[in-house]
Amino acid sequence: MTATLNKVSVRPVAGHIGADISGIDISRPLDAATLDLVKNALNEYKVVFFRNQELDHASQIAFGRQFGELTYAHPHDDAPPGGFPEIFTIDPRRYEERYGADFTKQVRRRQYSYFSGWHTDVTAAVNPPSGSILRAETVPERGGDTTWTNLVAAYEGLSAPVKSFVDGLRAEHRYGGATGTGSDAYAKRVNDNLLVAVHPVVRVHPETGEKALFVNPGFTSHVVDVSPRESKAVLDLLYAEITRPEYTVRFRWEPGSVAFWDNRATAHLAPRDLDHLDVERRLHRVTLIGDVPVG
Ligand code: AKG
Repeated sequence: MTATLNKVSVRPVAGHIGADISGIDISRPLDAATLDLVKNALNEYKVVFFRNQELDHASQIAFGRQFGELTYAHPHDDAPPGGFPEIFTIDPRRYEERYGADFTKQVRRRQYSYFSGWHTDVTAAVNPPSGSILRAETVPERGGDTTWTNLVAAYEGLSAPVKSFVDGLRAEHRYGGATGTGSDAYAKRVNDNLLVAVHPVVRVHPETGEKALFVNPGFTSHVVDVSPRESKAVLDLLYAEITRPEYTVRFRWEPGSVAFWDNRATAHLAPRDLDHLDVERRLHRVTLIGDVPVG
């Protein structure tokens, strides 16, 4: 049976970003109207949330494929064993075996890697993902929320002179050169898969035509064709803008929660409040292949 439109509701949850979608069982194929509703909600609210879903790896992959082709797990991480190469599992504990206890501790402390602060997924790729779908399997009793910010609202909030200044800029995004990760094996993996790309600082969204500030502290190394001093000043300004609290939404996970974000119009922040607690938190992501960003 497919999910039908008449029971579905979309409820915005914050001033600039985020909506809850209820009344859909996303473990089943969506009919055309429901698929359009989810796509339109994503274009409007940039991240949408589903609750109480009963997904496994196969049905999460099938849900994702209705929106486009999926990437393999992650450029710097394999899928967990089990034959689902598209699944990227977020759980610091699973690094222990491969990279050692020190590395796991560092991941926990968010000192390094995918979890280290505000980022848009894998923007160091020539064609960064267009979207990501993250499902919670195990979450701690307290803490562990994720926050997203609206990069379109951040661009629109700039004054006209600053908009026209940043409109023509381009920035390099880089993923690699890992040192001090607590694991030589991990450093090698990252360096062997170095990703570097130059993208417009202001990206035009291919579906909405909106402009978004497409820079993030996770991957953007510098603004090109300007001095290092100028690059730092520009990025400091833009990072302060994209992380303004008014552009954000914070999501409390429960087992069965799913967040689906538009990676062309958002950045997100993994939780920072669990670093000192030995709690279990396990989520699974599938990631949609994206286009080359256009300014
Ligand atoms: C990502 O999937 O890119 C994340 O940053 C994970 C967010 C989280 O762990 O809440």
